[in-house]
Amino acid sequence: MHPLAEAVLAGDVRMTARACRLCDDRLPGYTELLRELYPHTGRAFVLGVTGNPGAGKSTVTNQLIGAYRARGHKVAVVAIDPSSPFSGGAILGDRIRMQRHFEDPSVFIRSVATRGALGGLSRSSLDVVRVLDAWGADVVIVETVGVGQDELEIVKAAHSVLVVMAPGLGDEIQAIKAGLLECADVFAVNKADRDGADATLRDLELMIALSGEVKSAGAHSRGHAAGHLDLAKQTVQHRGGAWVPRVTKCVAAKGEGVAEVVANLDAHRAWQATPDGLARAAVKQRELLQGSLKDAIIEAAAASLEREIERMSARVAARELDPYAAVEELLRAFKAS
Ligand SMILES: Nc1nc2c(ncn2[C@@H]2O[C@H](COP(=O)(O)OP(=O)(O)OP(=O)(O)O)[C@@H](O)[C@H]2O)c(=O)[nH]1
Ligand SMILES: [Mg+2]
Repeated sequence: MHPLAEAVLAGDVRMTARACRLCDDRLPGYTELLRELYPHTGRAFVLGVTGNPGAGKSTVTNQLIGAYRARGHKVAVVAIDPSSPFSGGAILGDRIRMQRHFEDPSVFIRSVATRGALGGLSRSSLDVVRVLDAWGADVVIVETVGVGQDELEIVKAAHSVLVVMAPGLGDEIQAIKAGLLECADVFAVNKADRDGADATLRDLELMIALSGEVKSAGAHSRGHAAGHLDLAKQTVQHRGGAWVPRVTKCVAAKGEGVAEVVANLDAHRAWQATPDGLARAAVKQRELLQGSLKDAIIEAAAASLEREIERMSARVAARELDPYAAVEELLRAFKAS
């Protein structure tokens, strides 16, 4: 067995940090390590925390660490630094915000840096999540600014997704744009100590109710959107069925409303054991595997066809060849290789 694998499984924090670095930097032997760890993963609850820059994701995460630690859980946090102009230096801030937990040997906090390579960020983050799962984390929280495609991929790989919003920034519109609504399981309207939190809460509830109506093919009239939401919630609670995202307010900076957020996450986790929840998980698993396969194929093709791609793009640019024929020819060459 890989010496690092043994140490990770034994819960060694320093060696686990080294294993994370190995995966993050794709150093020799990282795949072997991950393959050895894989049979020991799948135990951790993976929670994606996303939302716009500055909405309070790290503050909420900090509170969640506290809540899960109070239950005696081992908690890991993977903070993804998008290195975007919005939140440069976010990691430093996060470190300060989570300082209270840095001394705790049952809390592991790790940041993953953005990479240029296609699928690189999501893949190395998922690898790090697996290492932390094998380390024995009961909960792995992945904090990311949900803007890029890469980050959405990470969020999709989580068991539950918490979207943190702040009032008064038109965040709800942003959420739709980024495709966040489809992957949000629980919403937290943070900074409820500021004006506009109730309006954001209502907007979100309406949006959720409307999307439920669209799915149930107009079974309820539009005027009863809120009523439909209640009905849908009851269905989930009493008869199984699809999950309806839950929304509550909180003031993460003061710890207010955090218990409700945790309760909603617990409810979503319980739903995952229902037939609908299991079916949803199977679809997600398939999508995840397809995504990894896509990345691997593109990487392999780009490497083995490097010269042909260059030659073909010059011909396409010169209008000697159309791009459709070029792709067909490249695909033929790749299959033959
Ligand atoms: N008024 C108020 N401010 C808050 C609350 N929660 C967080 N903040 C403040 O909002 C700012 C951003 O909080 P973060 O937790 O760093 O937000 P974030 O979403 O992690 O930010 P990035 O990682 O940079 O995208 C900080 O100055 C927090 O102190 C809250 O409930 N009320
Ligand atoms: Mg943050």
